[in-house]
Amino acid sequence: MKPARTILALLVATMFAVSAVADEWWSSRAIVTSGSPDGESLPSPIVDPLGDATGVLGGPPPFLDIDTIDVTYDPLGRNLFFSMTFHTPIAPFSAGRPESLIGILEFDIDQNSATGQAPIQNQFSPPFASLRTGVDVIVILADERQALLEVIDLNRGTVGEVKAIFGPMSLAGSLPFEWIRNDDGIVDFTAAVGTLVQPTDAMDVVGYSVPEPGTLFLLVTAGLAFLGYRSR
Ligand SMILES: [Ca+2]
Ligand SMILES: [Ca+2]
Repeated sequence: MKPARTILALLVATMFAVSAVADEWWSSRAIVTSGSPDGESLPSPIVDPLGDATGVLGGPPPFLDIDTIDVTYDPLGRNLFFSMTFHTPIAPFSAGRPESLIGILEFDIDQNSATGQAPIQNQFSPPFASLRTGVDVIVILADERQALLEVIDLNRGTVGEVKAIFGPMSLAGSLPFEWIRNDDGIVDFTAAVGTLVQPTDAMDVVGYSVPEPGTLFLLVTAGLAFLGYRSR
């Protein structure tokens, strides 16, 4: 990992996990330990409420507010796609603006809460929901440069960089299955976002990826063609 990247990773980790302010905030509130047991998750896309964003550490706006998170997979091309939309403007972290995004998109690639780590958002629950899932691979939603988002396997370290596409209120990207331990693309996912000041919003539920429509069309077409061939 490059030094600057290490600093960024530490910055994110500090903001979300080990800041003294967060510890103080955390210890002052009851810890919610209940969550969704394995198997209780919703298919992508996940729609998050409007207006549920908040300044978790008491800092000022902007409060980045998640609208939707969509994770799909292409079993033929062996890619995992993600896209996020927001109710509020965002900017790349590298733009250095108040609405610059910092966050984490977390994947439980074996859909097993017994492997990996608890979601980052659980450290800020409440106000976020405490989710039961075992995170194995994360995408750091903060670009150090050129919209490149670091992908980290919690067992292996950095595995690659996603070239993200930023819009005024959205971002999207994709990563090869090789970066998620040659998984089948079926993953559980959660996300938490915020600014340099504080976390502001997170998913209320665990989502799971579904095949992307184009692939679904190809698979159905191929299936029908095969059935047509067999019926001759
Ligand atoms: Ca929201
Ligand atoms: Ca897991």
